[in-house]
Amino acid sequence: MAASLSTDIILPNPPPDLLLPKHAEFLSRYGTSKEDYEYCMTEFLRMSGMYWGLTALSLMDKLDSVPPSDVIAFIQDCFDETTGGFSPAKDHDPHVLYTLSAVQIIAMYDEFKAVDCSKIVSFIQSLQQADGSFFGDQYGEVDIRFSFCAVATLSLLKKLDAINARKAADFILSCQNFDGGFGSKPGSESHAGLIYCAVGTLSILKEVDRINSDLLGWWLCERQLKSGGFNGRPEKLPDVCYSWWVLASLTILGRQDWIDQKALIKFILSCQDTSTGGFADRPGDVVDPFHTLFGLGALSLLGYQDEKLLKLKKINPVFCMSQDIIDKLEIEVQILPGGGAS
Ligand code: GRG
Repeated sequence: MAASLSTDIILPNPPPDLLLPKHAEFLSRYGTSKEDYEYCMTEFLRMSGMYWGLTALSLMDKLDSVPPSDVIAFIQDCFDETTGGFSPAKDHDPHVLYTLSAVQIIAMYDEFKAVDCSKIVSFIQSLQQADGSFFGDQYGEVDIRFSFCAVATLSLLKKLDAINARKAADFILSCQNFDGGFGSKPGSESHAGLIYCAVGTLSILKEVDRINSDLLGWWLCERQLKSGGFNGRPEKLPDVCYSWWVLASLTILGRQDWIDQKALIKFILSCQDTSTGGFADRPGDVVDPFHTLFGLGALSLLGYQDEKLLKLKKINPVFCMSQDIIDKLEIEVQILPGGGAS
């Protein structure tokens, strides 16, 4: 007899209200006791962890709950003067993933003078390959994620002219599959997280109109399950982070209304921990800053408000940062005009 596969979940009914004060408390407390098991075990991605937590706080206008001088001192500690890249934590290796997170934090605090930004530009420039792709670091792995990080970093630094932008876009397009999705490199399996990287890179480069958006839009819509949540690829369980990767991609493609938004909101609200604050991947699981940012980010994209004291600020679908920061930097991305299902 064939084994039965479980690829969806049943939600609690009704879902809780949006508990923004609890989420702000959860995030500002996170990492204050340095001996916590989870905190210690996530050192290898600390810089991105800081970006997730600080961005979520900034969406609730609570950035002031963390001392800015501590944040900037951490950023400076992780800057590698030799390569111009950032590491996730002191004494780790620099990588383009953490370089984007560091520059996003620098932009959030308007602290571009905190490090030598011309060195960051040289670091990114050194990672581009002849086919337009990017290495993540000196070890030579290629991934569409690294293209997004490289291009987004340069855009925040206003230095997109430092790379061959047309070739960067050509490489992204070479990763599109017959099903409309994108994989990590040419011929690799389509995945919602990698699609976000592809669509986001093309949006910054203003080349989104080079892709088959209808085909990709359908693949993305098919990620929505009966529970209302999205998975990242067929036959997988829903996870609140895909609310962001899928919805942000659909938003850039002008196809946000191709999904059942009410059902998605219900799923996201169900992933909150009503006693500790924070969001988990699925209802009842352990919460963390990663899922908290992407749960709140998706609610912000949907314009969801359910709260009198705190409100969610508008988020930029490409940079996953508060829109007011992107406006202040006068960065414009390409968002396709909305339209009905075709
Ligand atoms: C600024 C928001 C922002 C992002 C920076 C690093 C990055 C750019 C985006 C990451 C995109 C992402 C989530 C890629 C997923 C890669 C992947 C193949 C994951 C597969 O993980 P599994 O197998 O997950 O654990 P599923 O859900 O497929 O089972």
